[in-house]
Amino acid sequence: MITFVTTNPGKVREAREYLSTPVEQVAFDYPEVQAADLATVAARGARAAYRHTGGPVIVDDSGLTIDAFDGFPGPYSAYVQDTLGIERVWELARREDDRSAAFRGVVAYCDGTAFEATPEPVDTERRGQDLGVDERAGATTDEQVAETELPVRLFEGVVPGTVVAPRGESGFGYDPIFEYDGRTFAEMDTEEKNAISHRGRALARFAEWYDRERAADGE
Ligand code: ITT
Repeated sequence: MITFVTTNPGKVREAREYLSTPVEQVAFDYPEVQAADLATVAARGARAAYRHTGGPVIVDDSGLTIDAFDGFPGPYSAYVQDTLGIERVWELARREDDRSAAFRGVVAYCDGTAFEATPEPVDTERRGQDLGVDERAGATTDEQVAETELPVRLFEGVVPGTVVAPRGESGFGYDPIFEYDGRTFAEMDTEEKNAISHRGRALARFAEWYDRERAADGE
């Protein structure tokens, strides 16, 4: 059993469809650091989520990057969705000649144990390396050091596409305005979206690693 710590039921639906391990949702809104990269946000989120639940957790930090806007909204995607809304993101993007975009996501896993990270070129493995110097310096007791250095394993996924006028009813978030190969993500069912999406790709890498770790542990 893995706990997916997220307030977003859409993410959980996709993970349940993808993973063979049972997935439980805990809607804990862990504090998201304001950072320019998803990996840092996800790694810190996984540590906070593990401290909250005390068991194996995954978190997912994801976003839409629009090329004409130099990657914006990226890590600010949730904020932009809540404030502007996806219709207005489309209204802004339609003024641009280049409407290419990508969904990017990082799934971060933490279970409190010092699992051996498997070096793989597809994964960004940064055990402890995403700590700011000040965070290390601020950790004064052994316990605090251990907390801030909880190993986290990161799995990335990216899918290129195009921003279009909203179409489709499925999915969530920016799905209606993100087109891949002639259809928006909101015009696909969960299985079709998982087969190509950033989250599906990250979950595939996670599942492969997780199953291998379990097999090595004899579980
Ligand atoms: P949690 O942080 O609680 O997991 P959240 O929805 O706030 O939930 P993020 O902080 O990662 O998640 O923000 C991601 C934003 O990008 C949010 O606006 C999502 O709707 C959007 N997003 C992420 N993956 C998406 C997908 O597969 N399809 C459409 N929109 C997506």
